[in-house]
Amino acid sequence: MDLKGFDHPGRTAGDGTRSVKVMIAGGFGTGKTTMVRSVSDIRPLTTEETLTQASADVDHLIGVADKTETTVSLDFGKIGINDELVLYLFGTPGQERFWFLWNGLFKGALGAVVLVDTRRLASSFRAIEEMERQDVPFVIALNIFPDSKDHPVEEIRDALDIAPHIPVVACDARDRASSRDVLIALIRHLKEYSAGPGEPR
Ligand SMILES: Nc1nc2c(ncn2[C@@H]2O[C@H](COP(=O)(O)OP(=O)(O)O)[C@@H](O)[C@H]2O)c(=O)[nH]1
Ligand SMILES: [Mg+2]
Repeated sequence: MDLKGFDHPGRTAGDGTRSVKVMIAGGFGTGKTTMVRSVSDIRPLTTEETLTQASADVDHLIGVADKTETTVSLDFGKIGINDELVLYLFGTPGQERFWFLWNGLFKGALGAVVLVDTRRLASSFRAIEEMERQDVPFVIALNIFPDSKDHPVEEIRDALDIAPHIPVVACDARDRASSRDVLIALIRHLKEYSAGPGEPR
């Protein structure tokens, strides 16, 4: 696939390398930290803080039983896609209710991946809404867990009320190649979007 000539704004360095900020969003425990860690070329930065019992009460840990910590800071990673495009990945903080604390969290973001756990679709509703509200183009990545049911993609699209032009792809966030494919789907989507003003995003 030709990813060259990706003429979206972003930052261009002296050597012609373009840096693009990408958000990795999605509900609690959907695999954001896992994806940033698996795909990053550099050792990703993460600050994890152990969940307090008080927080556990409101985070509905049912369904994410083996998860003992949540990210309250940003995951940050970097991946070179080719010799002219570098993505800087910012995992959104684990709980959307904290997003307002992150002034400028979405500033300069050209696109986002919204991770979805198909066993808990509702956990990603707010992340999707937020991308629409922030007007950040996004793709949906269905992170497949061992006991995820094999739903047809179109069924999930309907359930999440995702417009037809928005890519919905399946992935394994633990797998570098799979996570990279999600980012490539996002770049293609951004490329299509940047093809003309007034296009749906
Ligand atoms: N089986 C499976 N487990 C995953 C996958 N992605 C994440 N996990 C596990 O699910 C839990 C939540 O992932 P995490 O990345 O911390 O979620 P976050 O809250 O979105 O950052 C962790 O225990 C991960 O090891 C996946 O693709 N497959
Ligand atoms: Mg996390």
